[in-house]
Amino acid sequence: SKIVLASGNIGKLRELSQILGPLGLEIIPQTDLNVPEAEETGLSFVENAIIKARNASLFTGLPAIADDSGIEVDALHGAPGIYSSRYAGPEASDTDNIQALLDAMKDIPETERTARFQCVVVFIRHAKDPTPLICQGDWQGQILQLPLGDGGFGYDPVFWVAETDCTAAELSPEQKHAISHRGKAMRRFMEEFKYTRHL
Ligand code: ITT
Repeated sequence: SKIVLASGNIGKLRELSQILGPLGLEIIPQTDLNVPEAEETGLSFVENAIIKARNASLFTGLPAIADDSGIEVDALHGAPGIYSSRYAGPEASDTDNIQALLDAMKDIPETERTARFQCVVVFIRHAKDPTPLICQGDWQGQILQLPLGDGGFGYDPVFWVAETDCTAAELSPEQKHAISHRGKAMRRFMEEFKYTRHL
């Protein structure tokens, strides 16, 4: 059965499709169905994920999966958080956002650069689904002073992972999925999805 993947972020779409592969569903990126981008007016990852899933489902008539995610920096009291994709402005590139983050943290010492990625995944069967399936995952790390590595997307080049002794951008996709916020949220999702009604 078909499910629309409610994201316009290429890095995210690639990771979500890889992780969802084993479920054997027909996953269609919303960009292939000309779904207009939803306005993310929520104040939480959960609200924004629901807004995006509902928008894609309303437009296509298909069940939808959305991912709302971001990075929380302790020294910045949780910023950029839900604003991670637009930290340097509405049309900001990943490079612009990384630069804005490094600028905001230029006086923060190494021991106080703790951060975590957050990911919320939402599945709805239709636009008026009263029981969305909602799963969450996080990933602890530290913000480096300079970018390292060219894998992944977003803030990966400045996200230092102690357990692997490298940045998220230096991990293979498989290594990243095994420990990332998105990997955790998606594994929880796939476990719950088995027991849920799909239509
Ligand atoms: P969609 O809403 O279309 O899915 P988006 O990029 O606007 O795309 P979000 O609002 O959820 O999505 O913003 C997520 C941002 O958080 C993303 O643009 C990255 O900057 C950052 N981010 C999320 N997951 C990440 C990851 O695994 N690695 C690096 N950065 C990540």
